[in-house]
Amino acid sequence: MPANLPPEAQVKWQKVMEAKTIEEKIKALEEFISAVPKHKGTENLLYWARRRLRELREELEERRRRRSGRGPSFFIEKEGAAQIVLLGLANSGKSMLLKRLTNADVEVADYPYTTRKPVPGMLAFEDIQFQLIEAPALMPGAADGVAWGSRVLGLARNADGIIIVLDGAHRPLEQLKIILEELRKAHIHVKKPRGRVVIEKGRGGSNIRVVISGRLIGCTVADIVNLLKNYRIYNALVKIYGDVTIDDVEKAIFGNISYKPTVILVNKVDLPGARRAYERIARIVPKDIPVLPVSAKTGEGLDKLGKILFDTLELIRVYTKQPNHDEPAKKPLILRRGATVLDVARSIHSMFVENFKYARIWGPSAKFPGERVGLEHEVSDGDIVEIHTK
Ligand SMILES: Nc1nc2c(ncn2[C@@H]2O[C@H](COP(=O)(O)OP(=O)(O)OP(=O)(O)O)[C@@H](O)[C@H]2O)c(=O)[nH]1
Ligand SMILES: [Mg+2]
Repeated sequence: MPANLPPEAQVKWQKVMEAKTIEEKIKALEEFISAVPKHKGTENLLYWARRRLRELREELEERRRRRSGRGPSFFIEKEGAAQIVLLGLANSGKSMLLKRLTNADVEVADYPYTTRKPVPGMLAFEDIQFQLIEAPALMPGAADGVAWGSRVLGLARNADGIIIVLDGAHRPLEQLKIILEELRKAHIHVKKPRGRVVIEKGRGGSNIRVVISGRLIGCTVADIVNLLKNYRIYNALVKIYGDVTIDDVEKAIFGNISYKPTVILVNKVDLPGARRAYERIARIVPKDIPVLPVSAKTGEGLDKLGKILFDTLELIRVYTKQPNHDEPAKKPLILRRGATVLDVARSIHSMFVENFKYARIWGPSAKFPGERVGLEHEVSDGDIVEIHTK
């Protein structure tokens, strides 16, 4: 149920949206929370606001740590097509996997908690690369702040996807339960939501425009417009994919629905019993989470990982081409499935959006080579896009 905020809270919300620095955001959010009346209708809102506040405080703490040089920083700059965190209990083989899959120089050892700070490495897949990060081991209680637990979960929250690493020879199902429980407590979702909402502020052409590629459940476009106005958003493009409720739209306003596409690796399948354990786990886990039997020791199963990550993260590659050039750019733009020519134009430079005339498309999404399309045209993996400006 959307909250009908009193004017005082609406003004405070305006401040939250205008806040620039983390400190300002924290202060504005604290004031907003205390201005919101506590009742059934504001439950969701308060829940999301408090969660956002907690995340911001963690982020601030992390920054301070980085500046002061107190202990290792867990923050790693994103590189490549996507950042994916390897999560697992101690000794599950995260380091050995990272070493096998990437160029990373990391210590592998048969005692627990060998890796004490995040270690990155790049995994090549066709013409792109994924950044894999080994996180220090998770442990029960991580989400409640045991050891470095909340920082490891923060790393996962900041990433684009998760690889859960299980030691297949050592009760992997129990490991999986522990990891899923910690993720659940940290409000990180590994199961794909039924729908997705994208809110692009300032892109509604001085209105609220709702574009529906999926369907609205139990609400109308007018409800969405009202909700946004409640939050003082008057100009936005709202995109609806899949099945979406008004609650989903409200969560999207806060921009912090942390669904992380997830892949499970049952490692050490070269050891006795691990394959049987893999089969059991693969039967239980929901279909949208791929489960792979692998061995970091022999390399078995690892050649499939790049493609599986690409598909699970729902990425697409688009190659831009300048008018009058024969060849498109070698390096693709990385976008998400459902992206349009507008997203392509925006990833190059906002100038291409402002001065957009039309685009020409070659490849899977084109009806014929060189088809002329507008900003709303949905692109596909492998498309070549040429943008013409005024
Ligand atoms: N047989 C076998 N042993 C493996 C495999 N992967 C890792 N190991 C062994 O498992 C132990 C732990 O491996 P690491 O890669 O250090 O594990 P980790 O998950 O990084 O451990 P921490 O950093 O301490 O959390 C080492 O003795 C590895 O040799 C595998 O696929 N098969
Ligand atoms: Mg390690």
